[in-house]
Amino acid sequence: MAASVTVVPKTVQEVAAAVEEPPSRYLQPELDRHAGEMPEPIPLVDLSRLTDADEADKLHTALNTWGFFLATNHGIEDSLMDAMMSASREFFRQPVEEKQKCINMVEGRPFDVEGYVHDQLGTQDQILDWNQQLRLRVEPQEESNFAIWPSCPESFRDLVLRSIANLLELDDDYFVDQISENASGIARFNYYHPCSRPDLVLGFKSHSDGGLLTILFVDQDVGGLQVQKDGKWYNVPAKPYTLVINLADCLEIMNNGIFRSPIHRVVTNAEKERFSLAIFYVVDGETTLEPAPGLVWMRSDHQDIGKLRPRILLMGSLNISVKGRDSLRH
Ligand SMILES: O=C(O)CCC(=O)C(=O)O
Repeated sequence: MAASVTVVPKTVQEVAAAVEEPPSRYLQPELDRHAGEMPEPIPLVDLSRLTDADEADKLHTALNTWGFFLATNHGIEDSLMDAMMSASREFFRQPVEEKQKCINMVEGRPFDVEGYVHDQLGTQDQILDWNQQLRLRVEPQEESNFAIWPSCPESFRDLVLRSIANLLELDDDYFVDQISENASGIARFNYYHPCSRPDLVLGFKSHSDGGLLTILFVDQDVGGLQVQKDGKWYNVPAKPYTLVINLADCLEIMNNGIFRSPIHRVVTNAEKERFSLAIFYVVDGETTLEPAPGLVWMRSDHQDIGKLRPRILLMGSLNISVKGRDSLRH
């Protein structure tokens, strides 16, 4: 008699349809999903007035305290934000077979940064996240396969980098000049299926982002994003049509850790699906980044946090298979 073959479901969508309880590969040992409310609201920064002292102060406070801020007046029309989220809904609600047509893997291995991603297999014992992703390269525009990606506001990254340089008393263009032409932007549409065991399973395990800056459109109806500070988790509030912008690891190295790249995670929800869109501005993986010289002295401990291998950080940020930025430093 032929041995019976067990078909292992691959996507979260298939797993959720096939079994009531998530399989062990999704279970986080000793997960404490509890998070407190923030002691004070995260500053809401008006991006159209970043050169004004009061907005710059708010940016400073936000980066100092949390490593991220909420941005308003960012120049992206509400209708465009709605359209991007509804395109995402449409994509993820398709049958798995349709989405598989854009899969970025051959024989279980990713072959491209772009595509539909439902599995983050790194090592055999890696705990999986309860999400599916669609990644698209959006910058440089000539390499983007996404014809309708909004070109406005085109200098988002540079506007924020210049303001941060300013706060650190560096030349306005210091960070912008450090980034080679091979820097790029990757959009990641995230989809979190409802999960029957939110007490045991994470939508995105705790991580920091590997690039320079991340711009996040979070779901306005379903919370779940949490940020860590001094070992405690806090819920990040969602404000309609407001962006969450966070510093990422490469910029943390370049600013010598004065502003940190925040550790964050996403918890799952038993009843509701959740959508988000993250745009990662990343540097060329082959450059070596190091702290701006003046910033070694700006830290009270005069510590130099060292050089960075962005290639490793960027792989980590896309595959979420690394323990965190501290393990990657020289
Ligand atoms: O879904 C979210 O709110 C956050 C997603 C995230 O952290 C990421 O894509 O790196």
